[in-house]
Parts: sequence; C-alpha cells; structure tokens
Amino acid sequence: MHRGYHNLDAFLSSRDKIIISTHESPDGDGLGAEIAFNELLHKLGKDSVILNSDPVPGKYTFMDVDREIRVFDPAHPFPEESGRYALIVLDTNDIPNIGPSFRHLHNVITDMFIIDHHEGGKDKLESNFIKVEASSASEIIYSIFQYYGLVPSFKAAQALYTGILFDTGSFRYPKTSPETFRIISHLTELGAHPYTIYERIYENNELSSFMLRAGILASAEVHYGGKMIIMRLTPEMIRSTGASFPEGELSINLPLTVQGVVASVLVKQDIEGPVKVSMRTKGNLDVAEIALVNGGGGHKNAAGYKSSLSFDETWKKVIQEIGAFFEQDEKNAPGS
Ligand SMILES: [Mn+2]
Repeated sequence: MHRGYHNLDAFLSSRDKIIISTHESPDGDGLGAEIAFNELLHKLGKDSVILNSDPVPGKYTFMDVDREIRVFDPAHPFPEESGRYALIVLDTNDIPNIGPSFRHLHNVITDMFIIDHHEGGKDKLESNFIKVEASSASEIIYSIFQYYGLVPSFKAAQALYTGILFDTGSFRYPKTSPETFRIISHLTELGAHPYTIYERIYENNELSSFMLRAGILASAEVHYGGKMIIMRLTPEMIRSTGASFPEGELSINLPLTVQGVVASVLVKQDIEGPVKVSMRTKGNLDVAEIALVNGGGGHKNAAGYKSSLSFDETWKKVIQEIGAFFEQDEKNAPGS
C-alpha cells in the first residue's frame, strides 16, 4: 500500500481543524478534489473548510453545490482563528503556487500536508501523499474514500468525475489507466452523469472566452521545422476580450493536435502578476527539467514555471531552451 495513506492517517489522527486549499487559477481537478475531500473530512468528524486564492471559474460552479469554496480576502481572515488550523494542499506540491492565500496562511497555520500527483516534490515524498502515477488528485481522493471505507455522495462523485475527466483530457492522456476506468464506472453508478458534466465543462464557453482563444491562436509562431508551436496570452488580450486568464490557459493543448508538433508553449501573463511559461510535449521531450531549472515544476510532458524576465525575454529564452532538447536529440539519433 502506498505510504501516503499511513502518512495522511497519522496527520489526521492529531488534527481536527483543517483548511483545504489548491493552486491558484484552480482547475477541474483541484476543485473537484477539494469538494470531495471536504466531504470526506466531515465524514471523519473533522472541522474543515475550503479556502482558495482565486474564485471558482463559472463553468465549475455546478460542482460547488453547497457554495462551500471560499476565496481568500486579506481584509476578512477566514476561518476565524486560522492559526489553530492545519493546511492540506491538493493538486500541487509547488507551495508558492497556492497564491496569495498562502502568503497569509503560512505565518499562522499549525502545519501542512500535501496530496498531489505532480512530479518535482522528491523531498516531500517521504512525509506526504504524492503519487505521480495517479491520473489526477481526484483519483487519489477517491482511493482515500476507499481506504476509510467511505462512499462518496452524489456531490462528491460528480466532483471527482469532473476532476478525472479534466486531468485525463477526457480519458486520453498517458496516465489514464484501467484503475481510472474502474473509478469512473463507480462514480457513474453513484450518480455522476457523463454527458451533463461534459456539457458543463466543454460546451459552456462564453463568447469572450472564444475570442480570447482566437487571439492566442493568431499569435502562434512555428519553430524548429514544425516541431514546436509557441503562443502568447497577454494582459492586453485579457482586457480587450473581457475573458479571464484561466480561460486562455487551456489553449495550450491545441498545437499538439497538429501533425509533427511535439512541443507546445504558452507564454502568459495575467492583468497583474508574473510572466509564466506553460509547456506541453509528446514523447521523450522532458519539459519537467526545464521547469525545475527555472524554479517551477510539473510532469515530463506538462510543466511550467514563473519567469523573472520580461515577457519578450521569456519568449526568446524558452524557444532556446526547447531548441536545446532538439539539438541533443539529433546528436543522440542513430547514425549521426
Ligand atoms: Mn491535477
């Protein structure tokens, strides 16, 4: 059995007040895992609350049936006496990635535990619950229900289904396993409705979001003989369309649908905040290394980091960094 179960059990055994959080710009997996985990903690008799740095994007509000996801507000600390709470972080092990709420909380919380499926947390494996083979944080949360002999309610089943659907790219990405389908089968039996959830997430876009994506796609530049496509998401694009930053971030997946493209890069910046780089690849092109060197994290085929350079400098640098991999690849190719 994965050591994460014992670690979590030991952590929970001496803590009754818990804040649950996830990364900033929360996605279907982070949010789904939070809603289900909050239910699980309540079933275990804990006093738990969900507190995020950013609001729930509109298309995910259907999951938050009881409006239990709170957004951090520096003027109104929540929960009161947050200093008596432990923090459990879901779907990231890159702690600054939790965002503004953490800069407040880390001074007051008693301690912290991580439940995650991303790479890059090697120093945290021993004492947390990090399972990089899992398709999603939601898949891990489902397994924790099983560990405690608990059954998710309809609300939690729908949240976990959404998390797994999102993080597997609708059951297509490499970590989609037979176990993923067993879990999905059970969640469907518990009432999660595949078409309803699909419609909510993928056929529910605002026109502003569509126009933002149109702008991002129009910014595409092709490099290295068609092996890489790089695009931009700028504060100006967000302002002029009225769409939100997370809605633009999803565009990164489109270049990989093109024949021969093995690397997709999105250089992005919200109206406020740092320049960020997201990278998606196919095959052996390991972008987790590039992310780690730059202080970020992620998986071999999906990683990112925050840049300390300007937008244009970051753009040039990441093109070179990806190019270095192609050069290395050619050197290693047989017969050369
Ligand atoms: Mn995830």
